[in-house]
Amino acid sequence: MSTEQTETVRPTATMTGRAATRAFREGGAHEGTGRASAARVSALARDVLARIHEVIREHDVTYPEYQAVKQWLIEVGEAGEWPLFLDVFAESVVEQVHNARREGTKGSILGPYYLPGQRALPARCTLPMRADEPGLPLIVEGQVRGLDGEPIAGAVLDLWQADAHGYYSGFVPEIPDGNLRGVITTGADGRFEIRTIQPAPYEIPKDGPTGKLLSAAEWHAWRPAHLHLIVRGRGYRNIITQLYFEGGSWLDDDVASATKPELVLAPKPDAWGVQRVTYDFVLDPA
Ligand code: MBD
Ligand code: FE
Repeated sequence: MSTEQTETVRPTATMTGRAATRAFREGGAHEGTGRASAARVSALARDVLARIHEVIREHDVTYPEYQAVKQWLIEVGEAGEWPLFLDVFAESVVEQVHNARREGTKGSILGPYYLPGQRALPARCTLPMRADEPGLPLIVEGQVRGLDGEPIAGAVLDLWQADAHGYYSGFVPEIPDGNLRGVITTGADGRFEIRTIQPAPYEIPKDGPTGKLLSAAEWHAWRPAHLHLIVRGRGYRNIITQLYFEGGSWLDDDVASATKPELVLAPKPDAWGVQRVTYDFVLDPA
């Protein structure tokens, strides 16, 4: 490592990227990969290519630049970073289109770090964590309801988050599998009370091709601290969303453009000095 390096850069990109690519291939929150008609493929491919041609003309793209782009695209694939790159730079718009007509809780992007099949937990629970888990304790409580205010009995919250250093279990070797992940089932009243710790903002790994693009363009690599959730109820539309923290860094400058004002929590210390917040989820009918 060079001596002018002022901070330690953890070599995480390739490990994280490969694990994210594997997680995507094994399937997760969205139903498979769509099969489009020839007409749809033709229309989308034609328009994507036409826009690339436009950029080449507009910016007088040179052969060295064209070759550099080709090299970079090869590296993104080799590092397994397509899930990371696409979820950071494109998914927010797919989410907006997908959820345009939803009336209940706002959605946000799934991102590359969801893992299905995590530990089943009761409505009042503590997320699996290490004995010495760093971070400020946090309690999130609330209720899952339908649009008319009816409690959704047995609603399920699939929750995952980064730790207090911004790392996700299952994607870095130091964290035990299943850490800060869980599948919570509410009671008949749709209520839940989840103990966890406050996550840290997430920084895209600097040592991979996505990080290289960010530094070459002098863009920052940060997402604000967030909790990921998929909330499900029988007879209701699933919501994939994220919750953020008031006053947190990068809230107004998320590299993934995935924040929404309705999704910002403002935890306050309770009688025991523990940060506590109420957030109710409202599901649209299926
Ligand atoms: C994350 O933690 C995340 O949620 C997204 C969408 C992209 C990269 C890292
Ligand atoms: Fe995330």
